Amino acid sequence: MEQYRLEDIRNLVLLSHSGAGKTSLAEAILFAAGAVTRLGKVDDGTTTSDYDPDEIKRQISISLAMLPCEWKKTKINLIDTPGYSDFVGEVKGAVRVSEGAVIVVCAASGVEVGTEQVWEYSEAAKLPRFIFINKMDRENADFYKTLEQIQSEFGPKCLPLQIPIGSQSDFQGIVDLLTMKSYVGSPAKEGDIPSSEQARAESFREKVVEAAAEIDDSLIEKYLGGEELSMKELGDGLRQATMMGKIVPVLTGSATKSIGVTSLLDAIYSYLPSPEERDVVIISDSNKRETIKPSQDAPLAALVFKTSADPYVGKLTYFRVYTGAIDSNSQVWNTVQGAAERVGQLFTLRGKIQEPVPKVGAGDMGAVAKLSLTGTGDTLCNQSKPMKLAPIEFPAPAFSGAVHPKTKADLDKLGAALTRLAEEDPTLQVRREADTNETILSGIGETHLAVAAEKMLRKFGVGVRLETPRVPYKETITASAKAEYKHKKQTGGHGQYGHVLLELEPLPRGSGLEFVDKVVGGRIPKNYIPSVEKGVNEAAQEGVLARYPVVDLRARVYDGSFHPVDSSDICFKIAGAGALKKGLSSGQSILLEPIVNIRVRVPEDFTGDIIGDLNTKRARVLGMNPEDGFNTIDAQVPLAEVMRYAVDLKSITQGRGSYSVEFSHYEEAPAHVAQKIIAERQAEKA
Ligand SMILES: Nc1nc2c(ncn2[C@@H]2O[C@H](COP(=O)(O)OP(=O)(O)O)[C@@H](O)[C@H]2O)c(=O)[nH]1
Ligand SMILES: [Mg+2]
Repeated sequence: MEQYRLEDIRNLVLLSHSGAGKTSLAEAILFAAGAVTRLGKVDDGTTTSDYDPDEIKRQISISLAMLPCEWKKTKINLIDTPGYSDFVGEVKGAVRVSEGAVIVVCAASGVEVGTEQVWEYSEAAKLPRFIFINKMDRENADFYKTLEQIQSEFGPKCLPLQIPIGSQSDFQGIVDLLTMKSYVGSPAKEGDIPSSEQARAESFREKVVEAAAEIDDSLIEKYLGGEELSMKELGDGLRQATMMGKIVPVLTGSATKSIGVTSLLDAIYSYLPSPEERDVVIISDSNKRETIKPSQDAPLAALVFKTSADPYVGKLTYFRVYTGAIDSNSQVWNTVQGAAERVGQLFTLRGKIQEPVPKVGAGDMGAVAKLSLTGTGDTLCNQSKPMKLAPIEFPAPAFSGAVHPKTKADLDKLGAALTRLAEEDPTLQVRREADTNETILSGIGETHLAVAAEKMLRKFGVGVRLETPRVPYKETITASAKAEYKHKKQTGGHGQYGHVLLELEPLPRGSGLEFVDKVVGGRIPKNYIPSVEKGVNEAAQEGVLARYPVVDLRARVYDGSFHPVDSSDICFKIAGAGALKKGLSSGQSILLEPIVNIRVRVPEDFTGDIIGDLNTKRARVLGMNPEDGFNTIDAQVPLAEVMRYAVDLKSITQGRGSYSVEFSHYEEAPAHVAQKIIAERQAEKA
């Protein structure tokens, strides 16, 4: 494939609520542009974009897919994204490397939760965008009702450049409000506007002309003077207004009937920006955000926006070049890792199809296999001119599951598989919870983790069960106590003897377990003290209330005795452990529960419901911060109450909220809570 000039590239992300038709639209675009010879269908599992077996099975997109095509000598790098909110990580990566967006809205369902969400992402990224009202052929499709809803949600700047001809089973094509021609059927036949649509077309055209003229003083003068704007003036005004976000053009059609698709391609070509028109954000040496101009004749700067793990081809790294070019079989410098990386054969990807290329230039995107140390978000550049591109901001994983391997063989492969998965998906995290001895996988939501588990089986042959993680409760004492334990046994010849006196004293929260040796006069010989400490530490792993680890106390060994022949390390370990257990029993043990800081972000209307729900969860609300129609609520809440908060939040807000949690501290569990936990642990043991 040839190298394209910056102005001859469009990097474009497709966004929507799940099921609005992005993947179908992408397929129709590829077909219209001649990049595929056969129109695939989501329902048959034959689209270029959803090639992954998990995607075919669920009939939803899970990963972003690169879908390049060429239209009017311009390379369009289309990126299809998953609409399902659990896979927001993929969406963030795709938005970061695009200059424009097409937000797909279903003509029957209208604006949905996911539509609002992707609108917000593209606002935050200041992406010039279109809205494509899709599924005009469907029952209940209603262009004007959907348009009204779009304008009331996102503002009157959402202006149609087209109106439909017919609707639902009678949907035939579109009227283009700039050319004032009709485009009917597939492939589209140009013709006159049907007389029934003439008046409506004229009135909608007027709004577009006015908005396009407003962008430029000379144009508005001409317009207000009653002069007709030329097609070129109109196009330029519209392009500029779209670029500045003053207009969001609304287009329409049907992806599965391939209607309106070539008009959409023309509009992408005409009105959405090329890489040349967007500054590149870099992080300076002093850690500030700065901008530079995109350029082909400059040292290399490329951003890695996705990494996929495949057991057969290995790691595949997707990158976007901002300046300079990257060559096959070369060496690059990874600024984030601070190391050189060998680059083998470069590819462009279309779905799963890899096409080798010698070089990927500025503005364009590509992929490379088997990089050794590069991860998502890293910058690749020349060692002589190191640069750091602004990273991708991924949401922090907040929903956790405990991963239990199904068999011994699964256990052996578990660690490696989890590492590969987390490498592939920056919104997944793996850690070992020492307190509960569980492997914890955290992600965005339930489906996200379920898909991760399926991937583990399919890609790495590791079978796992996901369960709600155990809460790492702890125990401590509230009163000082003294305890004595003598381990003495006479078994035939050689006996056993160890004797320890301990004093236990409660310490403030967060102090952990302290061991102090106060033995004087060699009542316990120095060489046995470490064994006493070992015994105390081991016994502290299981408290006397509910077998949770004991913390926040000082154990002082102050006396004891020994036997010159029968004493040994093991005997003093047993004595130390025994003394601790006795001391705990008389030290008025209590149960401690972990408290987390939770930050919930929801549209303002949900504030009352969120607070109400948090109150039932024993939370302390610390503060609220309303801004731009959203409210950020900070609270402290017992971890046990928010183990499945992703699910609760989704049902309260229909998916409009997000949250994060971080560990704060331990607190005494209220009596009724403690009783329940203790009873559960007893039942478990029985
Ligand atoms: N009638 C009709 N159905 C469509 C159209 N576009 C997509 N669909 C169907 O809507 C469903 C979801 O489409 P898909 O492309 O997977 O949506 P995505 O989740 O946004 O990628 C599939 O069953 C498609 O066949 C359309 O223009 N008309
Ligand atoms: Mg899809």
